[in-house]
Amino acid sequence: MQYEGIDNIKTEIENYLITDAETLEQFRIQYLGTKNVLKDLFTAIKDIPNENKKEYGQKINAVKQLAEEKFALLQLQFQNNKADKKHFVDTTLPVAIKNQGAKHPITLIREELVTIFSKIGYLVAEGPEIETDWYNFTALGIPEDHPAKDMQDTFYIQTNPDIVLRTHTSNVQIRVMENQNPPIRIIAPGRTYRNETISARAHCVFHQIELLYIDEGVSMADLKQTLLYLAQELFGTETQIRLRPSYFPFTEPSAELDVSCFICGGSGCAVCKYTGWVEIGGAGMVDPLVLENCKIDSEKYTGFAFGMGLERMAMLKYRINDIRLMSENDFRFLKQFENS
Ligand code: FA5
Repeated sequence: MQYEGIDNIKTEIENYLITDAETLEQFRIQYLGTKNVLKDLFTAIKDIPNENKKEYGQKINAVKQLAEEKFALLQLQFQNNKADKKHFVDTTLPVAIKNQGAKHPITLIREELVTIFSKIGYLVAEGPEIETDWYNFTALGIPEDHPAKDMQDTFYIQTNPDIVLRTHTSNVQIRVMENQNPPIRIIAPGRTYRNETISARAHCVFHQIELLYIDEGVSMADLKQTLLYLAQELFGTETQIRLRPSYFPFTEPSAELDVSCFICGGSGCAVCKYTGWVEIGGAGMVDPLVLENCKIDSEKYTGFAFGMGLERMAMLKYRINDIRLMSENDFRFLKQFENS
């Protein structure tokens, strides 16, 4: 009860509008004068149980100090502003926050994924968006003229065909493996670029997140368990996963990761196109040739990698039907994520 009284007086003091000498004097009398409103609260200390006395006393003292500070500051400002009383500005008033910003859905998804993986020991890694052919392609088992290059339409820098805008975050795998000895456990979120026609589902600028785990004895079972952990953390403990055989030049074997549809629970709906499953990324065991390209002994170490698109994930999670909304900065769209 008394605690509420203190909080109310604190809010009153913070919001007390002082515009001239008269209101400043009223403020002084009310909160610092001989019969000020805090006195009753000080008197009430005797009724407070012993174990709470200290906390209670500290609270009232803090409020008293707030009143003293506000008074001293305004007195000073008021003296300085005497010549211009009409334009006196009370700088102690709390700011009314209007149109406060909200986190972008891509940021929300990225933060969620980083939290999920930091709980099991993954560290965040980064790599450049302007990359050499070696890190984006060759070291990942995609040499010059390899048909796999057609899988990802690439933006090249006109004056130097060796430099590309990275087409995926897999370049970070190479940069980390070149510089770190196993065990390696990283998560690498970042922006990626592809020379693709923009549509409701595809963009030429989008985000991916890469996962890499290299150690002795890492197996496909570890990959599957990690992906199950990811799916259940993201969409709930009922979620199931399945791995479909696929092809990536840098993993062998490779797989696409599907999760049981978190909208219909697997019975079939428009989001999963009535299949009960939704695809969320690509994965596989790191190809031994990629390890050797990074001077990691492929006889001793094995590992897995996983990559997924953040826009597609945000579209699924927040039921966004057009990827373009995420880069248009329309305030009406962004506002919807204020409480996410
Ligand atoms: C890759 O980029 C691989 N590097 C992923 C990988 C990593 C596989 C590690 C194995 C091991 P893919 O081209 O399928 O794979 O792209 C991965 C995801 O990026 C897609 O599932 C999709 O979510 C997203 N993506 C790809 N192209 C676009 C695009 N144009 N617009 C938006 N998202 C896209």
